[in-house]
Order: sequence, then structure tokens, then C-alpha cells
Amino acid sequence: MANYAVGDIQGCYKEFDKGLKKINFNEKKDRLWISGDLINRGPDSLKTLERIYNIRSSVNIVLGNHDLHFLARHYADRKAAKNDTLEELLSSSKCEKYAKFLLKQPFVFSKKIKLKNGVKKKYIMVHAGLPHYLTFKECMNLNKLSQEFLNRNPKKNLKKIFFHHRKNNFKIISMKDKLTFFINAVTRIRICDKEGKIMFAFKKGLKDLPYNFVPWFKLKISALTREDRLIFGHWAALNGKTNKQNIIGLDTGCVWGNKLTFVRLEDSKKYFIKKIK
Ligand SMILES: [Mn+2]
Repeated sequence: MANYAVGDIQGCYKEFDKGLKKINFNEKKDRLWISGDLINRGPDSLKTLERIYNIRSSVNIVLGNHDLHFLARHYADRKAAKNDTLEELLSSSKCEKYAKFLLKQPFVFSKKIKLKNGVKKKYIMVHAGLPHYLTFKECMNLNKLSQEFLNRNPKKNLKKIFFHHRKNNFKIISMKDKLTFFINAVTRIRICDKEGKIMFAFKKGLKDLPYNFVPWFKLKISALTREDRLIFGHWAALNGKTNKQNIIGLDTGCVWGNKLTFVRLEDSKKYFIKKIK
């Protein structure tokens, strides 16, 4: 029995399938952690969701910005983005089933795992990252409330999430504002200033950091003790590198022609699947 995590699949079904074979994934015994952005931009979103749905009792998922974008297109008439590859999924007779399935997934997931040496370790999984000032308890509480918020009225609340999704100066007044901000932060954060203020539009690499901004994981993450580990995706330009031993980047830009990364959580062994041309 082992726990494997995989980064942003983004509809790269061939590489995902090859990876499951490479790690010898056994859905009866193993668990697969998927760090969000299951679909979009890549060629096979429908097939990818189909496969994940079929092994759903063996997977832990957190939602990413592309998964939310799909939900907003399905439930909230959100316009297509220029590079969307969601048409096959959106017009499929299974679309509603898969949308309902995604809607039930969390934004933050955490579980303790027994490592090879017998030590138990807490893993936290999130798509993009965590605001540094939130404690673990606050994160899990906001996660629960955010899931309820999203499911209570998907159409209205997805509209609210996307209305504010790139606002750096979004004023948080109500609880709904707080949840909207939390959802956008954990699915989109890359950089922030020393106080934790997020610059949502930034998509480049570490060489292009704006003055006074740092990657979110350079700040002291309150939710994470030195013994815990955090896995995330979203930032392909990092190519998995954080220079922090307990913060593991999984997005290695498969959809952009690089590779898909799997990691076995028990011993941190990594498996790479090169983009199949
Ligand atoms: Mn993403």
C-alpha cells in the first residue's frame, strides 16, 4: 500500500495513464493524491476525468483554478478562455456527472501518512499555496466553509469567485467575501509581499519577481510545522523547485511540453513522465 501524488494533469491523459502504469498503481491498495488542475489546456480532459472518476474511491483531490473555470463554464455561463480545450467535456452527456463530482472536492486536503521508517507525517495538499498567516485549523475550517459556500449555490457563488479572481485589493467585508478570497488564494497564489498581500496576475518565474515580492512559500507558513509536508502544483515555471525540503512542487508543465511528476509520499521517490509528442 502506498500513497502517490501527481501534479497538474490538465487533460494530458496519455502521460497520466503512462504514469499510473509506471508507479504500478493498484486502486485496491494504493491512494492517488491529485493536486488540482485535472483538466483544460491539454488534449483529453474528458478521458482524464473519466479515468479519475472510475478510481474515485482511491483518490484524494483538491480543486485548481482550471477545475473551477470548468465548473464556472458549466454552471455559471462563464465565457471560454482563449486556450480552453473543454468543448468535448462540456458537450458530453457525462458532463453533469463529472461537474457534480468535482463540486464535492475540497480546496485543502490533509492526512497523516506512515513513512517507510515508521514515522508518521502530516501531509497537506493544496493546488497553488497557502496564505502564510493562516493556521492549520483556520485553513481546514475555511476549506469546509468554502466547500459549503460553493455547493450551496454553484451558479451565484462561482460568479462571485470569478468576479474577484484577479483583484489584488479586494475588500473583505462579509463572510462570503472571506471565502471568495480564500478560494482564489489557495487556487491561484504564486507571489506575495512580506505582509502576505498577493499579486494575482503574476505568472512568470523566479527571475522576474517584482520588487518586494516573494514566492508564497518563502514566508513562514503558519499552517505547516517543520515536521509536516506540503504538496502543491499550479506554478509550472518552478519546475518543482522550492528549495524547501518540506514543500514539494508537483507542477512540471506537462501540458507545456515538459513532464508529469508523480511522487511516492512514503519515501519521496519521484517518477517523471515526459510529454508524449
Ligand atoms: Mn493552476
